[in-house]
Amino acid sequence: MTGKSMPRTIAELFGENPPSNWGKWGPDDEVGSLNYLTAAQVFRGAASIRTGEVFTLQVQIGKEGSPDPVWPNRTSAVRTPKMDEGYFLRGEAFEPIGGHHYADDKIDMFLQGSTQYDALGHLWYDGKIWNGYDASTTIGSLKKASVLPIAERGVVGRGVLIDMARFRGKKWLDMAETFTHQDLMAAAEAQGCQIAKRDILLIRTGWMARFYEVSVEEFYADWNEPGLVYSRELVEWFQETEIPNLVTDTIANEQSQDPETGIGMRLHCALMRNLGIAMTEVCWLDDLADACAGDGHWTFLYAAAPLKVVGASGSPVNPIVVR
Ligand code: UVW
Repeated sequence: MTGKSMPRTIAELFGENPPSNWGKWGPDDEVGSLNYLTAAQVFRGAASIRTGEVFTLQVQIGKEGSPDPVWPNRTSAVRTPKMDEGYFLRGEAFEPIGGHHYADDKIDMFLQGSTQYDALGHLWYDGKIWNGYDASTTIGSLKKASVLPIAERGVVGRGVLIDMARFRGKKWLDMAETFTHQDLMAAAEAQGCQIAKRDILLIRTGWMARFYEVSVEEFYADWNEPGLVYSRELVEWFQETEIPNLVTDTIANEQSQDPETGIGMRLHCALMRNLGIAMTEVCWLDDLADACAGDGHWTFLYAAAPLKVVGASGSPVNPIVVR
């Protein structure tokens, strides 16, 4: 950045009048760009079904031999069996009339500790969350733009998968490797498809496969995920293309921080906080990508609904694709 002083904050980076959708859907809106997913988009998604194959995009919680893929300051889920045959064998369970036995589980987890939807109020800067609500509305629980309105609404539309790892001829992208909206369009062209207005945008980097293949130490060393990188033009493209939902196989959907300035979460601020674009993270996209590459059909029906957790900053989800 020669001749220009380096920005120190998100606000300085974004400059005057950053692209914004605040107020577009009224002063009480809590689902943002998901408003673009009208009935017409549901029919468009359904019209893109070709084979009837069904894919589920959630990673396993408690996968054998692996921790859960989480953001560095989060921890894996802990599932505790609270009832099973052992309780009956040890005489610790009340014997129900008729002789049936049963199993019960309890789970202690970060709500954003697996494949998940971020609430629009999950992340902010300058004291305001999505739609201009005050950041103090997040204290104790999100009174505005929690994950609940997304869960109540559900997310259904046409999805398009862009396989950046395959496009770049790699098993997975490198640490901190970036790509732009121009790269997405070039990859789409190479795949023989288009990113159309109001498409739910899925991007594969191969990063989730890397999580399961390398050691935990290697995965988290020099942490900076690959992903989309901030530019004003990229944000304008997202706004003009009316992308309702960004879905990736990384833990936080974007290059984690700018190696030069250290500023992190630029696209959470620009796309989620300012444009109201829903973010879905930690998805397993490899099987879907193989199927799409197999027959050259990269669009499908995408459907998802996070859990209805009142006031929550996010929630686990198992999105479904029908292609
Ligand atoms: C952070 O909040 C850091 O990430 P995520 O969007 O994955 O929850």
